[in-house]
Amino acid sequence: MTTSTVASQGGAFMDEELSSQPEVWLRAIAQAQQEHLLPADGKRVAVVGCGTSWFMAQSYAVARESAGRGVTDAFAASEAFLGSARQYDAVVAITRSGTTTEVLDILADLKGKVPTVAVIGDVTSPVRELADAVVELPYADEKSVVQTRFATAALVYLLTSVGVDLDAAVADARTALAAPVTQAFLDAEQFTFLGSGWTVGLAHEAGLKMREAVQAWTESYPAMEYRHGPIAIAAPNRVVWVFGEVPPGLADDVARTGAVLVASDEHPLAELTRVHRIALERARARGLDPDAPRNLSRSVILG
Ligand code: F1P
Repeated sequence: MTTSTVASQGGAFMDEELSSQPEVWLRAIAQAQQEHLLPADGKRVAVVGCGTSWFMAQSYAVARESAGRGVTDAFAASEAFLGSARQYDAVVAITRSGTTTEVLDILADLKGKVPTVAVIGDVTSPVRELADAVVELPYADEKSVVQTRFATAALVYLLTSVGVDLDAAVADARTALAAPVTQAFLDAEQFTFLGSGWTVGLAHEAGLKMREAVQAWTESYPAMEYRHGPIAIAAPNRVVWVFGEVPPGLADDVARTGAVLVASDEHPLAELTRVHRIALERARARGLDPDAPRNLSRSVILG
């Protein structure tokens, strides 16, 4: 029996939300081209978030600094080093809900000391009062606990703001989302996601997505770190998925393990939408509802 024979139809919100990504990205691109809310070029910037939003912060930080727009560091909001020694000129916070405790704590601490910008989905959230500027993406907000389009729309907005052209991402995502999920991906025992540069954050996000939606065992690393130990996990019926460039020799090294290597010329953001679809279908095949996953809530609000 394959896992798909016990399919259920949970995840209706996730389905609708992940499918809308190309259209939502076009809105985010247009908005980013009109607004100038983010720190100016040359400013030293820290970017913070939790969970998915932290991984988007990582991707934006690498892209901004790589584009020559200024020193940019990403932190999990709970582990952020934002003291005066680091001399940040501004802090950008990413949060769909606008209620995540660690993010709100940072914004409250910095109020009146360091300029802050929040990138948010829920425009009624308390974060609007705490941040000095707010990028509002209400059309990307979601009902599913498992984030897809808010995260990618926020990143699309942020990448556009540093001059990254995302036309190819939109076109490739349309193709990726129209493609059926192959049975091998539904049945695979384990996934490891790899990335380099700005796609390291995407790799971590892909791994988190499958943990959240599918309760699956996943791992994620910078691609060049993979052979420093994690490749011990590779085996037949396990997948090694590379976002962006495949480092020299890696394909041969993975082939020797019997694992399946996935790499493509598609835009890495489109590849992430493909993982979203696979996560949804794997969840359904296991009778899980990723709109309301086990042990998770839309936002972590600490007492
Ligand atoms: C951040 C987050 C999500 C995660 C979970 C708990 O939320 O960590 O990434 O999936 O639902 O909250 P937010 O600050 O972006 O609203």
